[in-house]
Amino acid sequence: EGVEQTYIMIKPDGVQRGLVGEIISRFERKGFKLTGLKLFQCPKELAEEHYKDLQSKPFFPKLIDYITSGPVVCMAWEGVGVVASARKLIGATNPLNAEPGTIRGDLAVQTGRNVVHGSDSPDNGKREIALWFKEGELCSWEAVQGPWLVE
Ligand code: DAT
Ligand code: MG
Repeated sequence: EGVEQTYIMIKPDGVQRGLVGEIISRFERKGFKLTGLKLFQCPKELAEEHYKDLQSKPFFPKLIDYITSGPVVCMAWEGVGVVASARKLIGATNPLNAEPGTIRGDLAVQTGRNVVHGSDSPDNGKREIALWFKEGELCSWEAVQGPWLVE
């Protein structure tokens, strides 16, 4: 497996419920590398672009209202197999179906308040990081733990 990038976002409910540290620490402890991080009030147009594949769904307007209802925490994470692994750490879309031990399984109860987003493919990881971060907001750095995580 190669090194990938994924876009992870703590949604407004996660921020309001004081879960920011808890959620960040799960990706950090797993061994992924944080390359971008900011608190951000998302404009409607950006939310619509981010979720454009869901435009025709009946829940789309509510989804946009939810994502823009307060600040989100935008993150870029890098690592070997990070895209699929982050989706596993996050758990199923409906928190009631998410396994215990996952973020949604442990911390949420409803699809419309599922506390966190994670990119679903390496291509979408790149697309979403480019959408949510400006040039200069991302850091490329060497983590000292590198050789202790990947041989
Ligand atoms: P995921 O966030 O697990 O990648 P998705 O990409 O299918 O799920 O949908 C994006 C978000 O849209 C999801 O986190 C919550 C909302 N959503 C999806 N399906 C929904 C539904 N049936 N009713 C209400 N909201 C839904
Ligand atoms: Mg998705």
